Amino acid sequence: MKTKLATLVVVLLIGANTVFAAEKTEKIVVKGNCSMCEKRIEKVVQEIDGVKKADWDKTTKKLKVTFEDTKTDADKIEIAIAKVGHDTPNHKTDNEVYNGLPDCCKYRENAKTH
Ligand SMILES: [Cu+2]
Repeated sequence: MKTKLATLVVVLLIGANTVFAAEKTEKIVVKGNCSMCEKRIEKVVQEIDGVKKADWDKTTKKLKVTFEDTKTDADKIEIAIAKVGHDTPNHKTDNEVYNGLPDCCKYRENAKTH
């Protein structure tokens, strides 16, 4: 009997979570240059659990991302982007990762002249 009650509570909690899971859309400035950057950024963001849509614009340098806010958040998204080589307002890419980017993707001013 206790087990049944526990199961019921769990089912109710999961149900409530689904009902209240809000989709959130945020715009995050992500540094980058070209369509290769666009693919890299969108790919890594789309792989994050909870992300529904990701669209980075190479002209405005803005990433528009839609996600379930119970599963992920803007900070996690920024961390994932920084890991593949693109600076965000709160998370910067390690120099080592940055230096590994193709030349056309190097967006830092001082690094362009080498
Ligand atoms: Cu690029």
